[in-house]
Amino acid sequence: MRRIVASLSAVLMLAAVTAVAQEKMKDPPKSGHEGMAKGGGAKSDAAVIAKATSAAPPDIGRNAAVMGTGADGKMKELRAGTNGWMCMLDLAGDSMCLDKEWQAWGGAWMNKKDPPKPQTVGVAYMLKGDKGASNTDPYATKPTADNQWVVSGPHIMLLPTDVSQLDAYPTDWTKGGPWVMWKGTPYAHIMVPTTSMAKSASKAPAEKKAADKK
Ligand SMILES: [Cu+2]
Repeated sequence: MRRIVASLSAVLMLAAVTAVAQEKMKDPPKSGHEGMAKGGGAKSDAAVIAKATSAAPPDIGRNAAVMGTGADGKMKELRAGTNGWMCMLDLAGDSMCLDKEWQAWGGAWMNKKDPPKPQTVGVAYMLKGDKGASNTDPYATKPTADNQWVVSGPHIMLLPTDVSQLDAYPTDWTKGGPWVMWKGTPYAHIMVPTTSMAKSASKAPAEKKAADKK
């Protein structure tokens, strides 16, 4: 997600990210992935920082800004960063670390607006995995009969600079390789598992089910 681009210095940019994130979080929609940091709301700032930054490799996490939720429910910066990355917990308490392109994407997603076209390929880390998301509905908060709920293990997420770049990948997450989540929506992105999906994936996509049945 979980967000905003600028050509300023990293520090100024992060300040802007924080300001925009705070502005945008005043009226967050009621959905799972984007409701930042509620899952960490009961924790101390230090605990949230430790958990959120664990989503990325240590060299990135240690210098990343960390966003959390203040007592008033609004987003606030728990720790300033120096490397352009921002880490946070989503509503489910899952950890993620986002580059600038993903920060912009997340701001749009939270507000159900079209994200800006990425200037470079966006990279986000979720090396602790997640508690699950629909592969088709960006705003689903729980499994339904047909929303292709998938629980992912550790993964990296990529934002293409052009949607046509998604065409090289399947939407089927059960094969163990990269796949496209939320294809056909403005929030489509590439999920890249970094460990086996065998145990973490739920049912195969509906169109695959009949063929795979044995
Ligand atoms: Cu993810």
